[in-house]
Amino acid sequence: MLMRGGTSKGAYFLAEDLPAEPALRDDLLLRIMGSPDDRQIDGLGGAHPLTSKVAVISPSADPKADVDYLFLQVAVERAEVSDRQNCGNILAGVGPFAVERGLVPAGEKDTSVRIRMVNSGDLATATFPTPGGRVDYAGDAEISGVPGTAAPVVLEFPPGGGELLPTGNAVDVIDGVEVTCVDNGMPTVLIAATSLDVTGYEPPRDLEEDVALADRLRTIRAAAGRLMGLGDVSDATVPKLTLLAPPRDGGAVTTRTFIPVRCHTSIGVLGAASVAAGLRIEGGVGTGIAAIDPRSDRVRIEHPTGFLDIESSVAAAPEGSPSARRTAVVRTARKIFDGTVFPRAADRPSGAHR
Ligand code: NQM
Repeated sequence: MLMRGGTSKGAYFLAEDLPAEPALRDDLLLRIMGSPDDRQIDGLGGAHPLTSKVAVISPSADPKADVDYLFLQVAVERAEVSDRQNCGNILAGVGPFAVERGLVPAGEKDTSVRIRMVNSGDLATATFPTPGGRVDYAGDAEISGVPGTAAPVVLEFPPGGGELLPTGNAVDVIDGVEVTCVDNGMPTVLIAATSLDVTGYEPPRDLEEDVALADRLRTIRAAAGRLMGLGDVSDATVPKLTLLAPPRDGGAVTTRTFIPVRCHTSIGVLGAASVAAGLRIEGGVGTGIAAIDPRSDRVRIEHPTGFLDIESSVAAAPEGSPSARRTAVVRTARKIFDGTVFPRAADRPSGAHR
């Protein structure tokens, strides 16, 4: 099933329909999505990391979950499939898909699906309308980066098990630049845009074309990855890098997020959860940039195509190491196509028909 999940698009599969062996599965997914090719002309992929995604769903053996969701990022220009990150946008389609495929019975009005995110081991609950026992994709919820309106999918994340501050510090200095490394579902490095000589309000394309900026970001990401315990991240899609600037449209902060080379046209859901939690870290790089209301859990994160509202609260532990409490967000999702996909055949020796 091809679905839009939030501001991403991907192919959703039942695990039983794919090879169990990861190498065989990944080879098949590359041929389904049309990678490696910068246009993904021969497959389902949309020639951007945000539209080259896969969700693999199966019933869960975990009593706390109904289904397991494995997220796979299919690279566009390289023959690579990665399970090293989660995706909160594609997550928005997982509950509806589980109901469509009969893995979870639909309620008469709404359905809540408890999802184990296999990539991180974290849990999420998705609640969406199912009037008369069928998923209804139409509704009045609007999310920036998607035209029109659709039914709301409410995603709630209980506190995760990992460290909110993976380096143990509110601020680290890398390559002479102050950063806050935070992980509230997505390893993310927060950086003041001005410390990299940009404003943070540039269009994503201008930032992607800035060669000097790309060099600095690569250096910072490599060092941050090691500090965050992620090892060598040169071929990984995490950590993400988010440039921060003061809000311009009544939100808490303006962001430009690198995922990690292309600049996001909006912001990832778990990326936003990490930014929102990171802005609440006392002494973090967001202090003095972000306008955070300490009386409200809601943080409005401005991004290149609008804003994302996220409910996020952070508790200061007695020993001073902060931890995330509740995180919740509204997304929408839509079934685009359900049918049979024909993967590109494996290559044969070329030449005879040139
Ligand atoms: O952060 C893009 C997206 C994402 C990931 C990325 C996401 C998330 O917008 O939860 O959703 O950061 O690679 O789909």
